Amino acid sequence: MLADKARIEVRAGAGGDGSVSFRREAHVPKGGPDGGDGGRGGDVVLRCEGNLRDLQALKRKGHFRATRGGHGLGALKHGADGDSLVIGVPPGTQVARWDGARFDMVTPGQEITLAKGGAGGRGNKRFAGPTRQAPRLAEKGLPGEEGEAELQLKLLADVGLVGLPNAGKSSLIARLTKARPKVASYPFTTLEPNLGVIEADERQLVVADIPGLIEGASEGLGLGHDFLAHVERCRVLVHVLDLAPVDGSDPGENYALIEDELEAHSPALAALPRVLAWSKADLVPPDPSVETFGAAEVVVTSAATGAGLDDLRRLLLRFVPDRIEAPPGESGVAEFAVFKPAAGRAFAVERLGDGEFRVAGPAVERLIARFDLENEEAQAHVERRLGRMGVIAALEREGFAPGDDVEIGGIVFELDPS
Ligand SMILES: Nc1nc2c(ncn2[C@@H]2O[C@H](COP(=O)(O)OP(=O)(O)OP(=O)(O)O)[C@@H](O)[C@H]2O)c(=O)[nH]1
Ligand SMILES: [Mg+2]
Repeated sequence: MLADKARIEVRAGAGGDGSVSFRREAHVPKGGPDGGDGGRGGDVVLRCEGNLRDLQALKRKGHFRATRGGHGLGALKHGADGDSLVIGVPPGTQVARWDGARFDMVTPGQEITLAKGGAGGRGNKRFAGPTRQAPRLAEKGLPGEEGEAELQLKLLADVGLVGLPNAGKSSLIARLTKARPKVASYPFTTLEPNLGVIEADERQLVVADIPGLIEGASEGLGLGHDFLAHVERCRVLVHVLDLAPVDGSDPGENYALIEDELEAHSPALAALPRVLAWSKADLVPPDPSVETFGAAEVVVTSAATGAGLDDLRRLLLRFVPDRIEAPPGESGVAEFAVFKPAAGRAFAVERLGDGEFRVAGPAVERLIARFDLENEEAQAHVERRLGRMGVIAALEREGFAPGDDVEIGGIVFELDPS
């Protein structure tokens, strides 16, 4: 079964902690700080791989973690960066990340960073200055980004064959290309999309044959619904219509039924150019005046005799003028992610009760995550930084007094700025 959807959980590596260390040398009683920095955590990266066909491997695995950065050491040894974890996805994969960002994986080799590794912490050497020659504090590494991403594969075909079950779609793709799908005299023979390639002087046209559609397909009836997404990116749809339906149904009604389902699935899909391919011409007496139902192009074909197939092939090559490099843009899907600029220094102060406050905001939370507040020197550093960021002034406006409890990023501590 073609796996065309997967949900994965990813976690980038945390940054390594900075080190608190002092030089020790024989005959040097008090060496200077020499704690190295922690390494960056590894990223989780998606890479578009031309040789992959579906999302099966991701469906099975589900969880992906990149390695963390190494901790810094004395003698100014920096921790090693974590290794990035690269996840291969087939061309045509659309990705929706936990934060709403969307990515379109189109070209083999294309890479996106799904989850960024955490920054490493700075070692104590970096905190040394004229007024602080022996800093006993270092930063902790930050956690890597993590969350869930939904992946959906939408085949990148140029031409999509649509029609009722048993209309002869698979028989057509078998004659037009080297694809060898199952063909049988009952509806719902095709259970998952088949791809075939029409080769013509240095050009290739990818054709998709999807399971037959029935009334209500756009609402999930039958098999076709899930697969309509696969033809959304085609340049042209071939509506395959049986000239001689065995159930005696009316071709005009059959045509309208499929067109209504395409429209109900998505107006963009319905707006694609349409070729009407009448099928099974060998079963009816020749009639030069076939119905067109308003389709731009009409061909009468027979997969049994091969009639009309050269015309159809020529027509399709005309609709898809050049080798496809990237699918036409789709509204709502960014070709490349637009990363939001860092959320900045904004924070919000909330009074929880008597002598209890909470401060929330990305920059303050990062600051708290960076330091061990049990360490007095680190705590003094954090207090100075909070002062410079305007957090203490904002707390005071809410009635804060030195010594009150403050919660930031889930950590409660007594804030006693001097
Ligand atoms: N005589 C004749 N029979 C055909 C022709 N094309 C298809 N058929 C027959 O029609 C039946 C259905 O053909 P398929 O190609 O499996 O139809 P489909 O549209 O792929 O059907 P689903 O996969 O169920 O949606 C089979 O029995 C085919 O042999 C044709 O040109 N002439
Ligand atoms: Mg079929």
